[in-house]
Amino acid sequence: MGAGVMTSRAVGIRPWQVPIRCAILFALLGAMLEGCTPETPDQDVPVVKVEEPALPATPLFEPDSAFAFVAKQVGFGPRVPGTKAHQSCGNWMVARLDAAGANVVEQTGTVMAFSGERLPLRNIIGSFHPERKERILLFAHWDTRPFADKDDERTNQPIDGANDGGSGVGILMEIARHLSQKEHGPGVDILFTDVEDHGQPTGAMGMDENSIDTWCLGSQYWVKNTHVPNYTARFGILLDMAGARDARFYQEALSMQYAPAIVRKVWKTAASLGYGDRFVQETKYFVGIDDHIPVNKSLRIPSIDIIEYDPATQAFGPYWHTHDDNMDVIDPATLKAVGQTVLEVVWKER
Ligand code: AHN
Ligand code: ZN
Repeated sequence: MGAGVMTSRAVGIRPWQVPIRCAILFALLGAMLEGCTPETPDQDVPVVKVEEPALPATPLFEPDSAFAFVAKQVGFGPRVPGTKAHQSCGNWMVARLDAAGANVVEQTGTVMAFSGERLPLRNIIGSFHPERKERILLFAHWDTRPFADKDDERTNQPIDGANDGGSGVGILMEIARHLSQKEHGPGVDILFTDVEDHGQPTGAMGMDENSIDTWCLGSQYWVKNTHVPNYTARFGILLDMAGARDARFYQEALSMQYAPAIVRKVWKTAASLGYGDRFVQETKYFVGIDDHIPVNKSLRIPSIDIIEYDPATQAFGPYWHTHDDNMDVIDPATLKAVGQTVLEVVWKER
């Protein structure tokens, strides 16, 4: 509209004509009137006040659908990179995104685990309105931990990863089901990162400088090789362990460090929807590393992590990296609180 005002002045129209010109231009272009109203409007001419058009209503996030998407993944078996279950689940995810109307890109590669083992990597990206320049990034890891290092039994066997792996994918798959109906605002990219959970086990919760890089191999790979060149987004939201019964989401300290405005936006939205009891407005430092860190550091996309904090453990839920991370811990009510909040945040962007 700045250009419109400049044109008006160039042809020498009187100041009182400016609002009318602007209104006509607004109607023609469907653009915002911002900056066009003169500082001192003429008393005789009514000031044209154009409201921003109302946004379409946010769709209802279906918790049972999200729950079924989590169960579907668990049904394949542990999604450990290099296994048949992992491959089958990945194929299903590609098909689901495609059915939701996304433009699907798969990114494959090989990464080295802390053990020296070579692992096949498969990041899966579903894009809605890929032609739009303005974008929102929603992401979650889809691989599951190859062992149960926090369990006292069957420590060397892979876990179901219903919450740690399954929940983020389940929520984003349900969100994806609605995204083709979103005609307004930024395009959305759903990124399913692989090989997040193959990190080096530690005795304690803490992690030293060397072991931190052994986590999040899929997101580390993606930030160096984005699915489109020079990829960027307005902001990013990572979901990790977002579906356990009675889960509470505190403001994760690294998210607060890199993207405080996005944390506030999301927690405020949750409160407005009646989920203020789950989205606690208190910062907790409990995540050593997660997929939002490479995205913040390398791509400088302000990105946050919605991840469970359990005051009892002062970290994640007691099921974490044990065989208890199965469908029994998943609650549709938690999936709904997180899913509806993220859907609302996405729908409110213009
Ligand atoms: C910690 O930050 C202690 N762990 C890495 C993040 C993670 C593992 N998320 C899921 N599993
Ligand atoms: Zn994990």
